[in-house]
Amino acid sequence: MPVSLAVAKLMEEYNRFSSTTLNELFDKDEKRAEKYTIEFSDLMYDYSKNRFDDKVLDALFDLAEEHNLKARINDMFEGKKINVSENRAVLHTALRNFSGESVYVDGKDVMPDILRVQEKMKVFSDAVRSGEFRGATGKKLTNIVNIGIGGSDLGPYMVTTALRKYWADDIECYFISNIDGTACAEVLKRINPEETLFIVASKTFTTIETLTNARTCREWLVKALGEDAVKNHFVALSTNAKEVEKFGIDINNMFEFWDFVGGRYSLWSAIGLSIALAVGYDNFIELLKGAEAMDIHFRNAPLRENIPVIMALLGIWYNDYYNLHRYAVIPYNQYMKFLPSYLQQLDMESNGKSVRLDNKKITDYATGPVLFGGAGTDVQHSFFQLLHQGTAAVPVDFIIPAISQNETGKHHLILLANVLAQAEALMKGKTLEEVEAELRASGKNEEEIEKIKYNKVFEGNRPSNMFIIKKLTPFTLGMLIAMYEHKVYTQGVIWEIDSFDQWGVELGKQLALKILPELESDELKKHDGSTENLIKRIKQIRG
Ligand code: G6Q
Repeated sequence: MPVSLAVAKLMEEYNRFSSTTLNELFDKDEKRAEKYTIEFSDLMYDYSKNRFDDKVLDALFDLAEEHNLKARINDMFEGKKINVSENRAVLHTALRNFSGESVYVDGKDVMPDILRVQEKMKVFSDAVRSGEFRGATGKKLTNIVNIGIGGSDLGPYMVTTALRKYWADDIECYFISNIDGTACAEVLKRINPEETLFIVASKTFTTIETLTNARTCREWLVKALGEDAVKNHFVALSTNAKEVEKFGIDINNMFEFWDFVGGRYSLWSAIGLSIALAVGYDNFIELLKGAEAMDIHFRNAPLRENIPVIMALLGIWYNDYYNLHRYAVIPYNQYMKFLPSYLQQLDMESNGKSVRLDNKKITDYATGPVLFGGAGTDVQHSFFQLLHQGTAAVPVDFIIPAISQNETGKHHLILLANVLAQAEALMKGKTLEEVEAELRASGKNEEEIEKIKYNKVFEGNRPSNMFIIKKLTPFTLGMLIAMYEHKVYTQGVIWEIDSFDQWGVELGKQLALKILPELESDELKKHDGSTENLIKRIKQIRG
């Protein structure tokens, strides 16, 4: 976001507006909530509790226009190579394109291949779920173990957990990602090999964690059931047929996807096979249809009514003008407890960049914020203290279904009351006068009041978005995930970065490959003093 007319205008707006509080904005305009709420399908987005007025919004939309946002959105949907540093198209949207229209990359329509793999996923997931496809000893495959990491793990893990209510009764899903042997050991001790389907999910099929875990699981299975059982118990999800074959998985048992699907955008592809197995293919398609609905909205809605665009612009407003480089996402829903970890990768791996598309180093503005979160109400009892009384605000997204899938007694009403109360408390705060009056009313004397009163003040004016979905379904979940994907892309466009590469994960991998042989032998190469010392000490401790 280099200095430009819109940026200069936003600076002016910041100087004019930044001392205005949310309470003042609501006092001035009793229609504010209505005015800044968008209803779309089963989703309601209330962004009224954010620090802006119409003039700020105008300047933010000018910023979007200045970056040709509409055209850049079309570039993505049309298969242009917007992943510049890897020279790739970015077409996770094609995976959920049910319009019947073609999508081209390098002059080739990608839709026939996508539909072919979807059909293969349908046939296979139906066969496993019905028991038509069985294990080597004739048992039904009811333990689904996804072996993958990063984008090949977080999406399916988050979605299967979120859609737990839709799982077939006899199915259990497990996810092995960490190279820590504990991840494998703890799953393998719980499952029966005769009833287990291993899904090796790796776009490149070269990722050391995934291949090491897959080899361990393969050895375990072969030991129990023999080499011949592999074809009934192992499938691969990958773009790399050669490596899949080398590993010993029959190509007929491979579900492919393509370079235009980025790892953290891949749950909609074959990488979603564990989802289809857990919740059934029709529900997997519902998830994709929810995402498609959000795609259509993102592509066609005017910028001023466009949910991901508004979220993105407000995020930029906080990040680059208020200097709030942090952001929390709090689903008030137990099933969605892994959504923040999933979004953490989506947001931070996509926009945690400091080189622009034109290869210039970014020195004068901030890109992606730190994203964290957890499920409410649990996190109210952990980090909410900092949200309410820390030295600076943290913009928050609250997400809650209006209707629970488990309406038990008063649970859901209490949950709803809490999410509304937290957003209200963050915004309204509590003044010193209110605190003093409250303490007096409770019978405290002046000396006692003086001692405690400042600790009880809530500054307020802390912004939040509120997302209310009717109910958590595959469709609404698909909508929500796609909404965040598009928010991230919009911010990347404005920050002028490549949101689809991830070079920042490479250096650590290279160094680990150098250190590994040093841990295995007496060899010690040149490192910094600290690393050398740590290697020596670890070797001593391990004997
Ligand atoms: C995501 C990243 C990364 C990737 C993993 C796993 O966008 O590219 O998280 O998904 O490194 O890679 P493989 O699927 O190739 O094993």
